[in-house]
Amino acid sequence: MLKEKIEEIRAQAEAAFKAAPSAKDLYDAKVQFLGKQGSFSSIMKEMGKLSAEEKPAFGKLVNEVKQALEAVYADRETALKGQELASQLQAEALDLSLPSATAAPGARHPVALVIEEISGILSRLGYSIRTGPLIESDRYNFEGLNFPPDHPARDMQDTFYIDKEHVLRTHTSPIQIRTMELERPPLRVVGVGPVFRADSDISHSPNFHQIEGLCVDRRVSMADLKGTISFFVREYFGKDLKTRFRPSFFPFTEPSAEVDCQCPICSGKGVIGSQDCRMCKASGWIEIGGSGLVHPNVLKLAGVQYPEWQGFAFGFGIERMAIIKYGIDDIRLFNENDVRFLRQFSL
Ligand code: 2NM
Repeated sequence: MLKEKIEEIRAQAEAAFKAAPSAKDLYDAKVQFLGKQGSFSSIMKEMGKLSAEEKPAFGKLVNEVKQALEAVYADRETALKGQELASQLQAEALDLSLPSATAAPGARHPVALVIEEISGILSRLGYSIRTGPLIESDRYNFEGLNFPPDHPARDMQDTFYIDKEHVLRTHTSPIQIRTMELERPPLRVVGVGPVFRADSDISHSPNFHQIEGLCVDRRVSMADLKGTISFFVREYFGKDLKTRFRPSFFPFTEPSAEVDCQCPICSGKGVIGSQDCRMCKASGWIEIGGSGLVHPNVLKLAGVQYPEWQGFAFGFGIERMAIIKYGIDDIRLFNENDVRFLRQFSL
């Protein structure tokens, strides 16, 4: 009678253990059947009813059944733990706690940075920043700028021709001519962008960038020009560098001047420690651009009333301004897109 009851509990416990869907359920089943208040303990209490002869055999049976159930329990526990680990690994196959692969950041090109910086300085002096077409007519690129018909810059050797009347602009001055044609003075405009010249050697690229300023007002003089450029040089290089003019010639300005400033690399000293400065070839001065008072022919051709209105203008090469400021020694670096080069100028 008691023996049958034990077999019944054994069957129930075995079924419950084998069917337990989780470690928690398995544990609850163990408590239910094998725990202190469990089915087995209740049976043991009934052992008292048995005779002295029956007791040893019954005790042996109880121990065997308990051991067998412990074994079923252990098997099931191992199987469930394995399953749980497998599903945990499956769920965590995508580990969101891992650090992300770092995206390599790019960097602004020094030409873009210099354009932004120079435009910023001239904006603060009241200049508005303009662009224009890269393909220009002879009228805007040469004729309107007082270039005589036989000027060497008009030669096929120096200028990229699209057809008889059109060229890739050789400077940004056509932007200024277009502005004077369309707008009434007083004017303060900056033309900026790529320009093209049939010129290619170790220090010249066929395409480079320029930035030019034009001021048209009732009375302008070389003093206004010098004041503007002196201010600009100190702002751009962030140093108290002197500026000087050397007489020069351009078809579109009269008088014309080359603009030099004290070398920002050696601060005008010509030497760095005991070494000659390589940027300014130990002279302490470096050429940064050209300038002048706008030629009366240029103003008149663009419809500006001279001498009521007068103008001064100046221009810089962007790559050259980057080379001088940052001490770059090879123009090929500008077009190599080597991020190690590019990363040196920003961030
Ligand atoms: C330079 C040097 C001197 C210049 C002149 C003009 C214009 F259109 F008003 F005539 N724009 N830019 C100029 C004058 C540019 O760059 C070396």
